[in-house]
Amino acid sequence: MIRMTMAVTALGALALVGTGCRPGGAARGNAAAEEATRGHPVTGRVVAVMAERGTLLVDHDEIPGYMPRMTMEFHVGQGDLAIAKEGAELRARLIEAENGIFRLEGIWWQDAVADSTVRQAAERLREDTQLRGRSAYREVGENLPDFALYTHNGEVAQAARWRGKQILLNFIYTRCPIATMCPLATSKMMEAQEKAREAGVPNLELVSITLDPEYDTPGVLREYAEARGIDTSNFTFLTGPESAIRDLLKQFGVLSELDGPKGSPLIRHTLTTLLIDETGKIAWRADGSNWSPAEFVGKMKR
Ligand SMILES: [Cu+2]
Repeated sequence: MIRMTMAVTALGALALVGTGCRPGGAARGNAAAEEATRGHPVTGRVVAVMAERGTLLVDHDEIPGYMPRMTMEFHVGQGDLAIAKEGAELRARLIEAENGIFRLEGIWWQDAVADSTVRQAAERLREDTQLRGRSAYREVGENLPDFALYTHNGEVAQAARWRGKQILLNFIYTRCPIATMCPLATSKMMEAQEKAREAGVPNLELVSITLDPEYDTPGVLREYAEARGIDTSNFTFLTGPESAIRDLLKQFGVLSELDGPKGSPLIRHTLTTLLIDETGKIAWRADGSNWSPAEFVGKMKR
């Protein structure tokens, strides 16, 4: 019931965003829908990271009908610039230059071992969700599902990495335009992080999984964390295959419109915050945006 209310609230707010402040709503909607898919798909390797120029020198493969293989300088986001390493392989979208330097967006770092770990975990999670069927939803007292996703540093993180830790976990997306939804959820996570530290909770890890894996690449998540001054020493943002996100949402009982228009920056969703204990069991959950960081910290072991 609470979750339904949240969905309706989000829907109302979205309608407002859609019809409110700017003219040409339909055209803007199309532009927004194209934003996550525009440009030319491209693969390549980083030749050099030119941090002071905010660019990467990339040896990119041929883009049939558009550009032969060549080494080019590309603007990238701050997060990708921070993650990029010489020799790293990537796939991205190449955006035409407006100022002489082209741009890479939607960068996914390619690594055969990491990618196969994530893919296999997503397949197991898919099977697990199907096997559980109608009881896919995990109640308080049940275990955290197994998963492997990419962190905001572009590394693989498996659920087992946090064994022996208490985890405060939620789902957000970086483009969420509703102040009382994801932006507030992230502030509360930061507040819980600080309060837990003050209270002497020794082993807390905070985890935010994206609701928007199409747009929220590791680099976008890293930029989100840095822009908010988030202490990422025990706060990790995760992204990965859409199927894995979808299965996690189902198992954690979060409603989200992943099936909405492709590339749309607006996702209708509910909010859920979970506390996982050091044995991997769901110890507590709060649905909606009215959860209290202090209450969660009160439930943590110290
Ligand atoms: Cu949101």
